[in-house]
Amino acid sequence: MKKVLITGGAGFIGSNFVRYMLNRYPEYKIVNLDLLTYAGNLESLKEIENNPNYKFIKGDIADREFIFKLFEEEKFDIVVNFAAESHVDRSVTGPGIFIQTNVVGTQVLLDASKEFKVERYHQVSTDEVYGDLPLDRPDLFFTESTPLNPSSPYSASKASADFLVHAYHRTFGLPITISRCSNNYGPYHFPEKLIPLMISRALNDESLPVYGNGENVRDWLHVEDHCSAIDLIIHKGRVGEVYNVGGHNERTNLEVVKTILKALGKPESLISYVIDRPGHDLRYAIDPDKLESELGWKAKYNFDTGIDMTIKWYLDNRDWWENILSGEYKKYDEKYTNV
Ligand code: NAD
Ligand code: TDX
Repeated sequence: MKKVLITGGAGFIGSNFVRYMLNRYPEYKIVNLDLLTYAGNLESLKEIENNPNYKFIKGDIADREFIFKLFEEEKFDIVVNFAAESHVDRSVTGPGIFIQTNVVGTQVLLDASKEFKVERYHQVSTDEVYGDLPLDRPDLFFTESTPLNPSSPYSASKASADFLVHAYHRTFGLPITISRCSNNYGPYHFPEKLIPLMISRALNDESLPVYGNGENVRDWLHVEDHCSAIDLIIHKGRVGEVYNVGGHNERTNLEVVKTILKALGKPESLISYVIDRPGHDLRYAIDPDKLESELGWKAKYNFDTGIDMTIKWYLDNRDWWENILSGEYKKYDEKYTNV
């Protein structure tokens, strides 16, 4: 039996990870701590909210007093930190909250993990900490030893958090691991990010805003494959180590958008080229060799099957994303937290 704290468990990847862990480890206790910002949505966890091994707590990872009290009461064995401000575009218009949550929040969790001697602190990081790769060098990939060179306030805040996590290992001997994953997609992805935004807008016959010329490349991984990687790393990964997570599924943004339009039977005339994102990273591409060879991880889905499943999920779960677009989802959060 282990007690696992999952922060940010009402977000996209966190909610998938909560479900994954409850299914895979029926003897574990899972505590989901989430501030329920605009990105937090308890409707994503409706089907497991009454599971006796699951508990939701509303709170801020950067609230030191609250976090220390929580750690004292709950005595967590494992902490997995997903909680973050995660959208690059929002970090361009308002960087402050990214520093507060992603950097200060991580430091508070590290202090509490040290004080209450957790057996593993896992930081969910991102490939964006490495910066970007040129478009004309398909032979280049991010490895764990690629120097950190973040471009956006978002990725700079995630890189800062990674440095802190390393420092707490080196200085205080905190048993940490870090995973750096490429772009995720799948169920419960908030419709501000490329794939769910394009699916929801195409279904409503709205224009699809492609930044710049659409030639930027992202390396897509199904969220379930990210969950299985984190599971392996927290149970079998070597303390102090970083593991890159990715499945070699590089696509240009335009390819992704055209795939979605084709699957939905919508015309390419919906594509609208708009002004580029400032500092827009050109290409991300992960070398997952360490995770595969050391821990035996393998991605289950390739992009072609994963994107079809995902599009079907958005068609079958219109209520979920329409409630977000209308703002209705926040009423569900309020109802739940007031109980
Ligand atoms: P998300 O924005 O969907 O979810 C973030 C969650 O954190 C939300 O539920 C939000 O309410 C919560 N949160 C925000 N501030 C908080 C605070 N101060 N205290 C407690 N909870 C707070 O993000 P996501 O896409 O699920 O990403 C989760 C993590 O994975 C992030 O750390 C992100 O950097 C990392 N990551 C994401 C991707 C991706 O493609 N989405 C890829 C690699 C890594
Ligand atoms: O409307 C859009 N049009 C567009 O062309 C949006 C929202 C995005 N894009 C482009 C920008 C990127 O090249 O699509 C690509 C993907 O954009 P996002 O979905 O915003 O993801 P990205 O910036 O790549 O970051 C994501 O992956 C790494 C997550 O949001 C991060 O949290 C994660 O760390």
